[in-house]
Amino acid sequence: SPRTLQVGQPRCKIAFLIINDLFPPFLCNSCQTGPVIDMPVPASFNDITQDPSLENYIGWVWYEKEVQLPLRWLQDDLNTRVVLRFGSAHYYSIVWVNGVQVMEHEGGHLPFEADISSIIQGSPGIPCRITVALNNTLTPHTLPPGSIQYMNDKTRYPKNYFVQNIRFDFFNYAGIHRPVVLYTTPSVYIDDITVTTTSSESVAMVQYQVSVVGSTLYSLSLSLRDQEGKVVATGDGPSGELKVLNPNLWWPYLMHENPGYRYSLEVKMQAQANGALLEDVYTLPVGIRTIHVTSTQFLINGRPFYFHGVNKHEDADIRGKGFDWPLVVKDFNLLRWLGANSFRTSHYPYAEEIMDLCDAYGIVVIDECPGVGIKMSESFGNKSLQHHLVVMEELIRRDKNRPSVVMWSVANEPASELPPAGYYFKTVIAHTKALDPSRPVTFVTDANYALDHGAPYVDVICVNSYFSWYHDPGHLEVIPLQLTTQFENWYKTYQKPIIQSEYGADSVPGLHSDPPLMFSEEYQKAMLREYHSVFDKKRKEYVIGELIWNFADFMTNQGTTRVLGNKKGIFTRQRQPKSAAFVLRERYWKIANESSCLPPIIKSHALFLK
Ligand code: BDP
Repeated sequence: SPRTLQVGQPRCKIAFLIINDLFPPFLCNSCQTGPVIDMPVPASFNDITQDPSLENYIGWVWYEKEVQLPLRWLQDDLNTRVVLRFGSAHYYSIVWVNGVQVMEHEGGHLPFEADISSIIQGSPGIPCRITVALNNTLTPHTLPPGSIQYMNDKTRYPKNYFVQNIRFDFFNYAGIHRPVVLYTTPSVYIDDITVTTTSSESVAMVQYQVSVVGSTLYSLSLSLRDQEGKVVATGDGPSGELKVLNPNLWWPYLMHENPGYRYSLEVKMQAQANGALLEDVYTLPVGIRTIHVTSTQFLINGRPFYFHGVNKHEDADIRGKGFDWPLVVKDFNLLRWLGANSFRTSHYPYAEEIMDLCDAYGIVVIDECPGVGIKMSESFGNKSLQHHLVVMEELIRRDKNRPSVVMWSVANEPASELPPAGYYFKTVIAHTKALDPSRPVTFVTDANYALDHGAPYVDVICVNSYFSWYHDPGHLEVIPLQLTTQFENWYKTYQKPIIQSEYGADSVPGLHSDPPLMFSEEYQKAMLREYHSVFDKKRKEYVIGELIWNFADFMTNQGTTRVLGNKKGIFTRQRQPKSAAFVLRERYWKIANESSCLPPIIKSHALFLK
């Protein structure tokens, strides 16, 4: 948009330095910088160079870039507010503008921003110098948690040698991962909008709340347009309700011939300030849909929804976790080719641009926070808990208006069998529901059903299992019994619907074996078929979804069970299908075809059927 200046696309300079004393942060006067190199933004820094020390680097890195701002941003200084915004940076960030610290942010995967008007407007003509210090060190209290282990045995390790231990299974990429932009607003501006929707067949209500910052003397007018541009409802004031007759509902992909229908809510603010009339206009896409969870079903717009989808990662060659449009669009084309109607943002919030496409295409999302690998007992203490609550606030503020987001996941595979997990998850889930009463909340468990202290608080049971892989490796024949028992135990304990939130097997593309042996493409396919036969029985009862682990192969820490990363993808890391992708594709389209309104859908998606 014209009020946004993209600063993240060209190259930034990155300087990295090694400091062994990791905390307190920022010892810039007392340490020497390392080499200064060009670094693309957005990107992870790890895989960009040939330098192994940067690939596995832990500690502070520095980015710096100068940009020239448009003169009119600097001249109209009383009424123009200039904001510097980061889509995300891993993990702990401090940002300076022209040498003045403007913000600090803890945690990756979520945006942060600061008003930098007073700094740059004081000195027009001087370029705006943006300096960022990033630290990717994880502690027991960060999300995800981690710990630094010093190796003190001088006969085995060099002086000050340390490693970062993590309890999650993806490479801990770091850097400025998402776009960095400068944008302006008037000094009185729309700070936030919250929209929720309810509907019956013939009439829908859109409840809104608008917060304005900078003055209490303002007026607000709202109009809701349909996709033809016709105004269907109007309103005014900071809160209220818009009534839409015969609404076009937001439907998931493959549930309707026109999935992802969004109205456009235009919010216009006018205020008098400093002798001028200020106007701020914000346009928000609004999908009208409802969600209900019963003891056996997940209902979208009153109709049973079955999650047939995937788990993903933000991960690719060279760029690591850096945002990349071609990759994102390719992934959505593959998802729709597959007939997937949903994914979980395992194991952290994905880029806003990805979420925009989910809204537009009708891909349903279980939106997961970075609560992955919460295993140490210290990570269930008050310090961690308070941070987890803040992260949920940031995530909900970012994604609350997205129709594609149908459930929050507050964690993946925590040590929920530990007694403090009870209070911890009770608190995180209650906080999440208080922030957003409109969506169900879950976390993903691999704990024993009888010992899980967090499960009593979730709305939907999400369970991961790897029968015939991590348990009874090579024994596909145990799957039917073990999976049936798993479902029955969880259901009899909680009478809540269940999603198989992960299941999978590694396969090395091109490795074949019949009878199927582990790591061959045939084994991955055979494992799928065993799981699917149980899903087909249980989805008639209370199983409401299946999400394969994983959409694509992805990079992990090195280890004896990982061959250049995790190979449980049904696509390779370069997004080429393995044999399992075709098995899943046949299944997902078959499940979609069983739902009532399919003939027109098939035609409208002929592109993906060939
Ligand atoms: C699950 C984790 C996931 C791993 C997967 C695996 O939730 O992050 O990548 O196992 O081992 O337990 O492949």
